[in-house]
Amino acid sequence: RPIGILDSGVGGLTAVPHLIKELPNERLIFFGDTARTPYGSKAKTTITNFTKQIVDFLVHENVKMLIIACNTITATCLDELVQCYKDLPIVGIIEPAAQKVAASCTAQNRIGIIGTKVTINQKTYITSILHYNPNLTLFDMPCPIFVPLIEEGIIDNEIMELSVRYYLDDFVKGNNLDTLVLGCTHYPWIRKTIEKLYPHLRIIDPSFEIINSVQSKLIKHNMLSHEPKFENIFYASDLSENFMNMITSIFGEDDVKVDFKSF
Ligand code: DGN
Repeated sequence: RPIGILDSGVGGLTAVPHLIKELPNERLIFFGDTARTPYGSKAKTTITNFTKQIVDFLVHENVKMLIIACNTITATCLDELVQCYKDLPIVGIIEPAAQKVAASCTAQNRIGIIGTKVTINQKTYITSILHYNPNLTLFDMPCPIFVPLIEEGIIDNEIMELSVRYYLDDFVKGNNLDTLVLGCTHYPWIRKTIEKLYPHLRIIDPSFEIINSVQSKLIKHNMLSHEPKFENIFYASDLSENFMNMITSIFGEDDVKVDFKSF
């Protein structure tokens, strides 16, 4: 059976190459809600309702496990999803990254967390990191314009560079940050721009950190797949030009199965 992985748009795609590399026998069914993105400034009930529609669809597709490759959804309704879908192991994206920060930083570090308005307002990263390591110094900052630009394919140019400067110049320099957590799965798409502008930062990308949690949950539930897998499927609620371009930028000319599902 496949693993379901979802995001409000093209963000969660950034986690897919790591999953394919580290868990090559697992088949993935990805869902990006490109028709209704961004979720990052929407109300909790809206985000929860949209997410449940997607999870119901993935359950119908017979997924054995769910990866919430979206910080906004994780921060808003992970607990409710776990309550609601009791038989489905669910991995949220925030906790594994929080553990990584807590274990790899010290009180000398100055750590920034960026994400959508909803993620930052929920304070899930701060609460979770301090739970594991109360001595750390943390700063956070919502960057709501990044996701709409990334969904438009505006990634590697001067508009994005200006937007990054707009949010991060004061945040990084003013707080003397040395570490930055990309608390939105869209942000790895602009990682190069961030690295170019602030080369001294150590960047933590939560989509790397979920792999271990996924693997241990599969082992715990005796669900690891040992046979060669069937093809992965990439669903979107709007097969936008940008979604297709991003699939191509990940997989090149490889044959990838893309499909449309609306609600
Ligand atoms: N990729 C999502 C996240 O990690 O929070 C957010 C995208 C959005 O809908 N704003």
